Amino acid sequence: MTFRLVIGNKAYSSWSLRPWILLAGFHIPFEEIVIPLYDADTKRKILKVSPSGKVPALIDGDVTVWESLAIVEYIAEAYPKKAIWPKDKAARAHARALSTEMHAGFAALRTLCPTNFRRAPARRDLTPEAAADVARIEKMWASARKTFGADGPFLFGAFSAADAMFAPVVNRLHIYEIPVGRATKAYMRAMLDLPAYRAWLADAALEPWRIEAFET
Ligand SMILES: N[C@@H](CCC(=O)N[C@@H](CS)C(=O)NCC(=O)O)C(=O)O
Repeated sequence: MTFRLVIGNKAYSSWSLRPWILLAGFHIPFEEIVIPLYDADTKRKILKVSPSGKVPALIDGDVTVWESLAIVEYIAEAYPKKAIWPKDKAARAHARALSTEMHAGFAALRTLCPTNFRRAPARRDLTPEAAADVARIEKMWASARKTFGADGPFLFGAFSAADAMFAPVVNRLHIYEIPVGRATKAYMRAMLDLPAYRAWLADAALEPWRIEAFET
């Protein structure tokens, strides 16, 4: 049975991008269901499919999984032959640690630089807290690339779940023109050129919905 992935607007929903780009990046067939966010009946619609009242949610027959990281794990278990997490045990542990840190953290950067996949790049100055987030992100990316990334341009060489978790962060650094080092720029380039990433942006550009609060 084909997965069904319930997501929010592609223009604004960073959490939705994570499982979406994982499925698209690994060429796993799925049907997407978009629920426009922050409309009067958004909550009611989401609650029909996701008990947390948030997107994304993955539906696989009788199974519903919510929370982006849990969805990523479910996809990895459903496709054990694909290297959704790196095959090497140490690399896999490192990838999971990075992904969990992303899932739980970087609130200052997320608040200062809201997701908007249609935003034309323009510089935003960082608060000290957001600058600390960026410094940590650059450090964790550099460490993964140096230790495990020799076989390709992504964090663990080939595109993996860890990259899916950081795809919206790459977008933030890009559209808010955050100053970063050469190694970070090279990793960002790999993501910005990924066909699945570009497909998401193209879809976002065509969406009819506009939420003023996210159009700063
Ligand atoms: N921790 C959740 C976060 C999900 C989340 O915050 N989703 C937002 C969209 S990006 C949402 O559903 N917002 C709608 C709402 O809160 O009413 C995850 O990892 O999936």
